[in-house]
Amino acid sequence: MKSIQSIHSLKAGVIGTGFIGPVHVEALRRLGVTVTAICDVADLGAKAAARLAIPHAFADYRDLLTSPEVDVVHITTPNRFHCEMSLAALRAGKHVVCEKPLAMNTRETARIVAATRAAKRVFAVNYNVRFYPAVLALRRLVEHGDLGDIIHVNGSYMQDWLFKGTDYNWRLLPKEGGKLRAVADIGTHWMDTVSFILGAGIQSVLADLATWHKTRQRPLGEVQTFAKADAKMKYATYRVQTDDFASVLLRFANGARGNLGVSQVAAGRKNCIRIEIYGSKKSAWWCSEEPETLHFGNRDGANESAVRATPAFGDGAAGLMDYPPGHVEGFPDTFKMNFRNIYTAIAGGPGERLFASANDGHQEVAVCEAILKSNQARKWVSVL
Ligand code: SOE
Repeated sequence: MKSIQSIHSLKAGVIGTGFIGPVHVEALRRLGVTVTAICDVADLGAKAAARLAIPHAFADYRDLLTSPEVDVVHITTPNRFHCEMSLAALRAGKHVVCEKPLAMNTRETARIVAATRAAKRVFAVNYNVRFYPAVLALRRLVEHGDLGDIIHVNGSYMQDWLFKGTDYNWRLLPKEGGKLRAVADIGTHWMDTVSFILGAGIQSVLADLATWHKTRQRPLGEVQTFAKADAKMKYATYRVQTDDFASVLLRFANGARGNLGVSQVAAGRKNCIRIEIYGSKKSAWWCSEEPETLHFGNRDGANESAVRATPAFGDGAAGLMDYPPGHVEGFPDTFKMNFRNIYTAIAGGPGERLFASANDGHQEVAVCEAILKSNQARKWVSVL
C-alpha cells in the first residue's frame, strides 16, 4: 500500500470556486488528500475557504503557486486562464490537474505539452467521464476483442441548463470559453471517452454547428454554472456567437465511423451521455443516466444487461470502484477515481496511467479546431 500512503502526503491547491472547484475539493478529501489552499478573485477565495474549511485563501493565483503547502495545482477557472496558469504552475514545479478543454486553441495547448515535457511533472486534463466503471469496462472489452472489430459508434451528450434565452454562464462568451461552446464543453468529453474506449484517436470530422438562441439575455451580474435565473434579475441583450447544438460525423484511426449529437438546449436532458458501440461480434451501449448498467446486443441470441461489479460486467474497472453492486457510483465518484489514478502516478505508484494527459487535451482542442473549420467550409476536415 506504498502509493496510498504517498497519496495521503500530497497537498492540493485549487484555483477557481465556481461549480467544479468544490467538486474537486470533495473528491480529493474522499481520497484522503489534504486541500491546503484555494484561490479566486476578490473575496471569493476567502469565502470558499471559510465555507469549505480550507486553511489558506488567495486572491492571486501566483501566491498559491509559491506556497510550499501545495504540491498539486487544480485549475478550475474559465478556459481563457488555463494556459497562463498551467505554464506558471509547471514553472513553479507543481503537478497540474487542469479542467477541460485544456486551453483556447492549439497554439496554447502545444505550449502546455512542451512545458510538461520539460518540467517532468505530471499534467492531467480532467476528462473524468473515462472513470465511470462502465466506460473502463467497455475499454477492456474492446481491447480484448470481445465486441469484435468496431464498425461504428453512435451517441450524444445532451444537457438543458442553457435551454432558455435567459440562462447565462461565462461559457457562452467566446472570449471566456473559446470559439466553440457545446462541442468544447461537453462534446469533447464524449470524443475523449470514445477515443479512450477504442484506443484510437479521431482523424477527420464533418460538422454542422447551430445556434438556436441567436440572441440571449445576460443577467447583470455573474451566474454560476447550472444556476437558474432569478425573476428579479435585470438583463442586457447580446448576440450569441457559440454553438447551442451540433452534429458531427467522425472517422477514427482504427477505421471505425462515429456519429455524435451534442446539445445544451435539449429540454429534460440534464446531463446525459450516451455511447453505443457496434462491433462485428456484438454491440454494447451505456448511458450516464443509468450509470451502473452495461447493455449488450446480439444479432441471434437474447440481448443482455450487466450490473456494475458483477462478473458479467468484466474486470476493466477493477481497483477503480469502491462500492459493491447496487450502491450507485456516479459523477462525483469519477472525479475521485480520476484523481486516485493521477495522484498514484504523481506518487510514483504502480498501475496504468488512465487519466487524460496534456497531449490528450491538446488532441481534443485540435479536433475542435477541425470541427470549426469543417462547419465553415461545409466539408470533411482532417485533424492536425
Ligand atoms: C457544464 O456543461 C458542465 O459542468 C461541464 O463543463 C462539465 O464538464 C460536465 O461534466 C457537466 O457539465
